[in-house]
Amino acid sequence: MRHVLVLGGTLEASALAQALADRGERAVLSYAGRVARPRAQPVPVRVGGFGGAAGLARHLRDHAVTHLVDATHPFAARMSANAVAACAETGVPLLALTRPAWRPDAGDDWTTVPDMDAAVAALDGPPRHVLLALGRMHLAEFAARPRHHYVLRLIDPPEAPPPLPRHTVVVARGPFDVAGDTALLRAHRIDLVVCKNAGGSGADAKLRAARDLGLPVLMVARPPLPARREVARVADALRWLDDTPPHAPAPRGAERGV
Ligand code: 3Y8
Ligand code: NAP
Repeated sequence: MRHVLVLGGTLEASALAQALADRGERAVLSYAGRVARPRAQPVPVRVGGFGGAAGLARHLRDHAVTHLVDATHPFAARMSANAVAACAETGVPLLALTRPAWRPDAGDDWTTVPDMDAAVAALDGPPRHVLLALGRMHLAEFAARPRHHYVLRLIDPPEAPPPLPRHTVVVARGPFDVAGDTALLRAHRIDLVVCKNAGGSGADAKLRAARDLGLPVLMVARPPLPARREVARVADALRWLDDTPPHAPAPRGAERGV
């Protein structure tokens, strides 16, 4: 009997969870516990870190997980690195369900920077109205650029006022649509969109709205991830499950082969 652990937090993870539930698979979806009310899932959910790669390896063994699907966000680099290490240690098969990076189309005005520090450095110009569509975890880094007026789109209201002297908080959870994002950009007179190259369809509306309005985008490129098997479609993940024998842990106390 398979027991699939899905590392979640993306639209693709939720779609995979639904497909696993539809097939009657034994599966658990895991959230980090970043937001107050993560999306309800059709499979059992666990919330919270595992305690590093070693904690994840222990979890895989203790719960007799036979397959691990890392369907986390492309910027969840530590989680993905831990998944590679824990599966290498335990022998549990690992698959990443991810999505291709966005690429600029005709009419796009993107400046791509390698990481968040470079994005902060790129904001050294005159005051602007910036949509900071990065979520909550990177706000402090932009305190180094206080002259801009930032529109901050957050999933939960911030516990403390963000460290930015001129800001407007918009509490909203994706996936977003073009009409809504176009209205947001217009209402706040945005003249620069700052975002991560997340890929997928849950956050690309702001890019299409920026293109329609002729606005520039400062695009943060993805962090490097360790090599692992990757697919971009739920159907390919299901095929991998069917083609990959479940990990059979050595019986406890079994002598190591020589
Ligand atoms: C906790 C749990 C689903 C999944 C939906 C996707 C789409 C909507 C768009 C903008 C960009 C951003 C942010 C974003 C999107 C999807 C997906 C995606 C971007 C939830 C969710 C969790 C999180 C964590 C949260 C981060 C933040 C990032 C907001 C759920 C809703 C900016 C990433 O307040 C915080 O601490 C938020 C933290 C990590 C990035 C950051 O650095 O702050 N996502 N987002 C997961 C957990 O606890 O394990 O599903 O309800 C999931 C989704 N967020 O099935 O509906 O698939 O990417 N999430 C980015 O892409 O740039 C918003 O505003 O335009
Ligand atoms: P991260 O920096 O790579 O991970 C930091 C630590 O958070 C991990 O080492 C792990 O703790 C814990 N963690 C992360 N994802 C987890 C999961 N799915 N289940 C259990 N523990 C998890 O991750 P992040 O960027 O903070 O992302 C956290 C969550 O938000 C992920 O589910 C991700 O898919 C989702 N998300 C992130 C973004 C983003 O922009 N980063 C966007 C959309 C959704 P331990 O070391 O203790 O195990």
